[in-house]
Amino acid sequence: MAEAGHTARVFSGIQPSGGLTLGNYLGALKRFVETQDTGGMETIYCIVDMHAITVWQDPDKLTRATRELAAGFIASGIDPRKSVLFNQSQVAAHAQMAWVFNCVARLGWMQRMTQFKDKAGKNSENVSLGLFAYPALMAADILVYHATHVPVGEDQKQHVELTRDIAAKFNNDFGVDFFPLTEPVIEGAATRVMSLRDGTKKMSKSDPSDMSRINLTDDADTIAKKIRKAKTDPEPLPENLGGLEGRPEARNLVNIYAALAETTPEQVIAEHGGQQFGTFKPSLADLAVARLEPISSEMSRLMEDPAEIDRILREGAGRAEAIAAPILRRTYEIVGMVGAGSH
Ligand code: AQP
Repeated sequence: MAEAGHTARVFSGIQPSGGLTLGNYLGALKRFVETQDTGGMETIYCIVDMHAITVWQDPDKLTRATRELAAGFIASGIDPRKSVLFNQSQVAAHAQMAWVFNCVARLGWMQRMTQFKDKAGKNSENVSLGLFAYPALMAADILVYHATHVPVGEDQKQHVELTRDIAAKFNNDFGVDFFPLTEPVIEGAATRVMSLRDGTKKMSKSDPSDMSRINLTDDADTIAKKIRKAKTDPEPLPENLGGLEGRPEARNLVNIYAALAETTPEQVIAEHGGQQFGTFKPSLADLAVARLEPISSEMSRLMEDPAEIDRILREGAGRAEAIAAPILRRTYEIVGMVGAGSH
């Protein structure tokens, strides 16, 4: 069948639900750039504004955060000529495919999603229907491009697995081999960057404490202060990796160092094992500033010309639309919708 044998294609997205954090950078953006430059695959990167509105977003802030995220992508090394870069709401096929997947996904599957449980907390009667349906929209984002690989942080693994379940159920229900079973790509030393205030909690842009995260827009002094004040235990760094067991804050700082230095946690321990945090933290701060400062100043420069950012996103949306349209049309045809195809 012509539908089998999918060519390798990468899709991933980030929500414009606030400023970018070091977690987004190391877990996602930095790896998006590596995939673009070395993967030999078509790369599609999306600012998922429709996901962002599953929780309340002030409209002016959403507009700004979308442009700032686009600037963050470009400043980190995403080249809009090499990768397709756009914001989700400009390509209607995402929402159209999501409706089909809302009708494929089972309520029980969605109820098992840990991110929904975490975000809804005790308030689950009062959150938006969109927050519950979020993973079906994410499956649509991926599958409307027949993406085969999705680079993500550890926290998104369950959603990519759900995407595979939706693809498999669709293929099975309709007796086709149409949607690929997408692979999550979770690699590197920092697949889960933790909060600087609590080594058991993910670093997140929506954490109420700004001291818990490093923002890509933080200046050098702020980065150094946040690392200096990061929670740690009183012991020095261990002499081997096993010594990080049960020390989540120490492990987090070692992982961050390794990811920023493009080395391994083993290597960081080989070089810094036995050091007190009073010595290690300033080295980490210098490294973080050296890596992040060029990105943050390029972001500020790009933000001076929002019209150019909008033009880049519009052009990217046109290219995305051209890939998605035939896949959506064929999906409608498989489902039996009149007007979609030849019957
Ligand atoms: N702490 C993290 N460590 C590693 N990767 C991370 N990612 C997010 N936080 C970390 C990865 O960044 C990509 C985009 O995430 P997102 O913004 O779409 O949603 P999120 O995972 O919900 O990120 P936040 O920062 O926690 O946002 P809020 O606070 O709005 O919910 C994904 O690939 C994610 O894995």
